[in-house]
Amino acid sequence: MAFCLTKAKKLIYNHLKSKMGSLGIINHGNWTHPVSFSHPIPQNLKKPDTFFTNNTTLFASRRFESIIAGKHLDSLRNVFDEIEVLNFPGGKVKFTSEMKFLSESPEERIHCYRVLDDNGQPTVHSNSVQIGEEVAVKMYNDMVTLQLMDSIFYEAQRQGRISFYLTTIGEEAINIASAAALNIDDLIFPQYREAGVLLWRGFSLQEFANQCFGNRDDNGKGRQMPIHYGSKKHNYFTVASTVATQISHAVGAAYALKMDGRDACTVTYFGDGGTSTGDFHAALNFAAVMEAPVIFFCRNNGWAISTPVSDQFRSDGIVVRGQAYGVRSIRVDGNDALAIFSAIQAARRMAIGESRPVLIEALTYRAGHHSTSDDSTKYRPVHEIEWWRVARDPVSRFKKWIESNGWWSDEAEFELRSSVRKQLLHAIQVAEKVEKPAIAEIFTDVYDVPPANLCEQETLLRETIKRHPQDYPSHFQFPL
Ligand SMILES: Cc1ncc(C[n+]2csc(CCOP(=O)(O)OP(=O)(O)O)c2C)c(N)n1
Ligand SMILES: [Mg+2]
Repeated sequence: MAFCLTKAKKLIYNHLKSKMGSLGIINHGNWTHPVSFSHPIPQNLKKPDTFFTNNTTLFASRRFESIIAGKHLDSLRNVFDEIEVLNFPGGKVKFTSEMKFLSESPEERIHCYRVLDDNGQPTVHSNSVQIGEEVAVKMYNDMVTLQLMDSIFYEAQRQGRISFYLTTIGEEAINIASAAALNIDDLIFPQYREAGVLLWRGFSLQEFANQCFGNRDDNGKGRQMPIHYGSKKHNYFTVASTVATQISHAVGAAYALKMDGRDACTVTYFGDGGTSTGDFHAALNFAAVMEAPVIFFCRNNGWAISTPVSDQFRSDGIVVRGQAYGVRSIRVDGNDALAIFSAIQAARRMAIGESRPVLIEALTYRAGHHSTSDDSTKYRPVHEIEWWRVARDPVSRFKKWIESNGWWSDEAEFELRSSVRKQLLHAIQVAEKVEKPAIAEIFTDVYDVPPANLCEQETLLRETIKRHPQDYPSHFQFPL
C-alpha cells in the first residue's frame, strides 16, 4: 500500500529500524485488545509502510507498562510530530494541532447560478447566452405546449376520463432547457415530472394522450398508470413510480457507454425527495468511484408530496452532497432556462470529455399540487403558491428574453396557443376512442416462461370475466 512519509522519511525509517528490536520487550498484560505484537515482529513489519498502516493506534492509545518501551514510544512520538503531511490510504492529509470540528453548515449557502434576472434580462456579467433564435423559439414553443398539455390533461382527469395526472407547473424550464442542451444519444432516466424532455425529443401529443388513456397504441400497452411514459426511439427509459430507482440505473448505463467508448452520457432526473432514499447515495458514490459519465439532475422543488425539505435534510440542499461524494456539482436557478441550458451543456462536456459524473441541483418550487391525488393548499399557504406561479414563472421570464431579442410577438403567441390547444383536444378525442389493449397483454413481455403465480392470476381473471361479462368490454371475451 502506498504510504509515503513526505517529511523526514529517511530519518524515521532509520529510527524505526533501530527501535524495532526493543518493541519486543513491551509488556502486553494490560492491553485491552489483542494486537499483532504479541509475537516476535513479523518480517513484513520491518518495512515502515506496513508498520504505520496496521498499527497507528499503538502509538496513540495503548498504555505500556514497560518503562523502556515507554521511552521508545516518546521518542517515536517526537518524530511523528515533525510530520506535517501523510499520504494516508485515500490521499495526503495535513496534520494540525488545532482540534476543530467541521461545522454542520457553511457560513453562507452555496450560491445559485443564474443568467436571466426576474425581468428576463441577462445579468450584467453573464456571457453564457449561447442560444440562437431557432433553438430559443423552439424552447419557448415546447414550454408553452407543456403548460397547455398539463392544464388540458389535468382537466381530463377531473372529468373522469383518465385515472390520474401529474403536472410540471413551475418546472417547465427545467424540463425543456435541460433537454435542449443534450444530444438525442444521451440516455434519459426520468422520475415522473420530466415529460417535457420527451416532448422536446419529439414524442407527439398523440403519443402522450395514448399513454394517459392506456389504449392499444400506448407503448406500455396500458399496463402503467398515466404519465409513466417511455420511448425506446427517444432514448427515454420508462418512468417507474418507485422513487429514485432510476438513479442507479443511470449510473450503470453510463458506465456501459464509457466502456463502449460512446460519445454520449446518461442523465437522470429526480426530486429532493428522491435524495432521501438510499439509492441516491449509492448511485453517487458508485458513479464517483467508477468515473461514470452521468449527469445527476436534482429538481429541488421544496416538497416531496406534503413533506417540506426542512423535514428531509439539514444539509445546504443537495449540491453539497455531490462534493461529499467527490462529484463535481453546481446549483442553478431552476426557473431560469438559460442558466439550466448553460449548466447542462457544460456538465455534458465534462461528463463525456473527462469521464466523470456531475451533479446539478436546480432550485425551484413545485407550483402545482403533487398530483391529482393531492390538495397542497392543505399543507402550504395559497399566497406562497401564487407568488411562485406569478412572480417566478419560468415561462414568462424566458418569454421576456425572446421578446426583447425581437424573436417573439403577440401574434405568434396567439397563434401558438390556439394551435396547440386544438391539437391537444384532438389527441384526447382520438386516444379516447382507440380500443384498450388485448387483455392477454397483461401477462406478456416480462417472463419468457410465466411463473406459477402469474398463471394462477390469469386463470382467476378468466373465471371472473366469465362470471361477470357485463363488467368488461366486449373485446375482453375469450380467448384472452
Ligand atoms: C420508494 C418510494 N417511496 C415512496 C413513494 C411515494 N411517493 C411518490 S412521489 C413521492 C415524493 C417524491 O418527491 P420528490 O422526489 O421531491 O419529487 P417531486 O414530486 O417533488 O417532483 C413519494 C414519497 C414512492 N413512489 N416510492
Ligand atoms: Mg420535490
